[in-house]
Amino acid sequence: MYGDTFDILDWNTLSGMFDIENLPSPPDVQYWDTSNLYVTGENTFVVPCLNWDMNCDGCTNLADYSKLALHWLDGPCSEENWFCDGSDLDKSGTVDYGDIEILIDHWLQGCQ
Ligand SMILES: [Ca+2]
Ligand SMILES: [Ca+2]
Repeated sequence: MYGDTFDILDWNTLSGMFDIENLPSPPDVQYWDTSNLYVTGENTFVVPCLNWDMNCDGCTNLADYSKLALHWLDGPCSEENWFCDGSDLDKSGTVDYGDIEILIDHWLQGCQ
């Protein structure tokens, strides 16, 4: 699940490395972050923050809608204001129906 970290190794003295790291392939854009495997012995399951997942929790739901509603009809949205704090999903310059459509198209995506 999103952000889960698995502590798979513990050691007193670390030497050597695995020849092969064989992890289950996650779907879509998700991936395993193995950068801490030889530091803390942990692998983390990562889901990149997609632009319609405005609070980056891996799920498109009411929390994201609330953020969009907070900025409803705000504009002009641009790179200078991070497209109205990420609420102008289609980068049209205004937080409007086009952004709601994107949110609806991805509604409950990633939610368990
Ligand atoms: Ca979210
Ligand atoms: Ca827009």
